[in-house]
Amino acid sequence: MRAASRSTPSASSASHPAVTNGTAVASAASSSSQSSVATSTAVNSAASSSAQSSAATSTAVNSASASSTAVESTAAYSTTTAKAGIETASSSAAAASTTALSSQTTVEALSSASTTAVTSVAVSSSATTNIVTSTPSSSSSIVVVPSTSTSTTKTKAPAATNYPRAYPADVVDKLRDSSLSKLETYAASNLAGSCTLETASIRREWSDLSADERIAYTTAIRCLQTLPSKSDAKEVPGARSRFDDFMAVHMAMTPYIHNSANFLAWHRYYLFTYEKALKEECGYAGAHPYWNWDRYASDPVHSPLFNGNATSMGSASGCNTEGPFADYQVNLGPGTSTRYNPRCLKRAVNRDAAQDCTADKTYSLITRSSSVSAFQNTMQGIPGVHVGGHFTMGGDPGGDINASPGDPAFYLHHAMIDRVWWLWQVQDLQSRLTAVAGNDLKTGRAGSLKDTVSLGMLNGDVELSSLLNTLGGNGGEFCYIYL
Ligand SMILES: [Cu+2]
Repeated sequence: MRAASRSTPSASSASHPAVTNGTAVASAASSSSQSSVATSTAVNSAASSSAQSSAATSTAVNSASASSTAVESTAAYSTTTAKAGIETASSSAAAASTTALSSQTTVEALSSASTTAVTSVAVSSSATTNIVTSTPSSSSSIVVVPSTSTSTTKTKAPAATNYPRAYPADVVDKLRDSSLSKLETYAASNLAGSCTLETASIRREWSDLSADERIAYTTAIRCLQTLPSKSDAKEVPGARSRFDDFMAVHMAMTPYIHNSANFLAWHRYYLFTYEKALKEECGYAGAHPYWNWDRYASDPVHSPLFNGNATSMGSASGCNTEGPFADYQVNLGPGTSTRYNPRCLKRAVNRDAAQDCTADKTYSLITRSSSVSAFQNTMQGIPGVHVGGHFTMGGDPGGDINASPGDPAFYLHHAMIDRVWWLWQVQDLQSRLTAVAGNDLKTGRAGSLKDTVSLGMLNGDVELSSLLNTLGGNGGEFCYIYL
């Protein structure tokens, strides 16, 4: 069992890694000239830790970690595109021995105990109650949440009370809950196929998953990281696994799928295909989770995502030595290099970048963007929630525009990007399910619903128009909503 302490990292940092690195990335993505940009940012994370006991069994661990992380981004330009590689060197991995529990997070507190069994029973909407039983090592409690959903129609969204949240609802969550009636109205007259609001899977937030559900997800990813690659060995000689196949495709397509007409749709299709691989090749039974940035923005280093627990995505700083991916090695990159380059997964999780994707900023993005053009430009702007999430992780390859999917946390971040797009669409489904703006960066022409979206060797080509609706899009294969 891990020692538990509540630590307060030094919050201040002289510079702002998201902006600094983001600027490099942005200029890399929009320029075709021969130039190079190099920025260096010192990120002081977890400079000191004052341990306060937050659990009866906890041991105060004084990490006293003067962890200085240098994040350096360099952008080298090819003829038409940018390749940004970010090297991260950490002088200390002192955070490794410290685990903090967020006092407001009951689920996390329970799941951090290795002997804890958390069983979450989600009852379908035809039932009237849900039972969530949490059994920590020395006590047990039963929470019965009455369901308000007794409808058996195919157009009724599952009630929010069917899926209790581990954190208080933020303004974006509340917008989601209050917008469900719009989805139901739409579904009543538009959903004719097999995908309905009742059959749709529900993508939930990381902390809302039980410990078992989180481990099932990370176990499936570990499986994908061991299955042999199917990439062309001449094109991607360094690929060793199916996980690497996804990384390689993103690396190859980076110039055409960011700041483009297909940015949102391409990443939706990519994430769906990844989820499908987890299910079909590795037996994952759940829906893909997402990372609600705001929940951890005040202290991402000690969050349930990056605190190093068995139920997290691993370490926050330096070489990842903890959690489910402790023995995972990154094989490709940095940048667009496809040669075999095994190295540890490094993170530079920091609080500064997380301030660019708070709930207030996300809410503003959703409610003030009246066109898809405004929405996708604001989302990808500097600062903005897209880059903000990437640089909250930072590191190698997490902070690398090309190779970032080599960090498994990439997919949780992009699920939130997809959720925010979905919620923006839900505000006006009649017009926003056909809204497209920006350019097709392969042809240089204005993007259109007729554009082809390609995932290379990962999945078949599809028309962009078929990727806009999560309820029945992609020939009926898309069938999900978000909590
Ligand atoms: Cu991307």
